Amino acid sequence: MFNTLRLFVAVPLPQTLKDYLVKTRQAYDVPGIRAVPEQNLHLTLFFLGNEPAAQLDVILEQLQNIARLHNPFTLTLEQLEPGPKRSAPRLVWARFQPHAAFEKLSLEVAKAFANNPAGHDKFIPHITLSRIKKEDRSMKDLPIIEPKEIVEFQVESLALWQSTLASPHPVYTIVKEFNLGN
Ligand code: 2AM
Repeated sequence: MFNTLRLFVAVPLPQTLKDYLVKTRQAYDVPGIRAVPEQNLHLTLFFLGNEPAAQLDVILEQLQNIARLHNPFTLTLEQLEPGPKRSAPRLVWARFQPHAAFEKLSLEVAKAFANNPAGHDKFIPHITLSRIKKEDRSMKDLPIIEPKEIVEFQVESLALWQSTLASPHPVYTIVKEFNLGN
């Protein structure tokens, strides 16, 4: 059988940020909205999908090269909100203030792995906090939560993650983490 791995690239989060997000997302604790397990929280950069296991070394080398060329930077949380479409959200996500270094990093990752990285322009870097069931996507009164104080975190690494589909939640494991600027 053709051996494949379901892979994505994401920034691991510090525990302090996870604690803040888990506490704050309680505002969305209503039937029809399912919280992502704390250990699965991450800042998505790029979803590769199923890749042949034989490609793994090449992918890791590409990520190592990208990480080496980018220095750590600080992201500031903008808000928690339903997304991507306000009218029919499928997620509750945390979104960050735009940051040139982060845009450059995510575009470099897209360029390395996408056949058409231009399509990546529409991508909004985010942390998925909860998923909204299909039949509940017309919920209109979900709050938008702006942090009461500045919430920031230092992006120091990126990682290749493997997703194993399972019920009730997929299992995400870090295949390898790369420090930025090394
Ligand atoms: P999401 O949380 O916005 O759905 C693992 O599933 C990671 O890859 C998640 O961060 C998920 O983003 C992202 N991803 C992007 N496109 C995906 C797709 N087509 N299928 C599954 N995950 C995808």
